[in-house]
Amino acid sequence: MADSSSSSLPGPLPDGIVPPEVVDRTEKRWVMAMAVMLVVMMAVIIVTGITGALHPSSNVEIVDPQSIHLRGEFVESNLGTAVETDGSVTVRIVAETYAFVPHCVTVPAGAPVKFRLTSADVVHGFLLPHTNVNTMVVPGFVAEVHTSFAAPQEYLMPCHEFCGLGHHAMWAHVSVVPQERFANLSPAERTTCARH
Ligand SMILES: [Cu+2]
Repeated sequence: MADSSSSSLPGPLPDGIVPPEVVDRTEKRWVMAMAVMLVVMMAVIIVTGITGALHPSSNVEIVDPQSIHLRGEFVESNLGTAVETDGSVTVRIVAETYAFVPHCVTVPAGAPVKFRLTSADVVHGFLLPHTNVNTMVVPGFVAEVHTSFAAPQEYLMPCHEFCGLGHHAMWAHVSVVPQERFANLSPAERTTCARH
């Protein structure tokens, strides 16, 4: 006991008690480490904010959630899969408690696909497992996600933001089919779950 008191870094005392000076020194180091982490995180937020790199998970585009069913690109007749002149595909979906409209869309494999979503009421989420598609769908904003699918596949699409009592039942499908099959589908068939 007497000979260890002169050491600069004594270990735990024989009864397991850590000397107070060691506790003080360790706590100060942790406080410094926390302070450095905070400064770094704040710097990242400030720099990305100033340079415009900090934004919601989609592009920032505003819509009026109270009139999306009356006018604009999210009227019912314009929802679903649309083929663009450059061969890419745009899918427009409205999320609302407790459904995605339309609840099934068909897209071609191997082509650029752009999902554009908005919410008619509360915050919902849009996720295609094992892809880069994962975004919040916030009322008042358009969420846009770009992707492409390498091979035909069926995706179950869960709402992953809790939106109310029926949230657990809020599912939809994205059906990825071969290019040739997609080309033979009518516009209506690309926007339903009808077997084709
Ligand atoms: Cu939900």
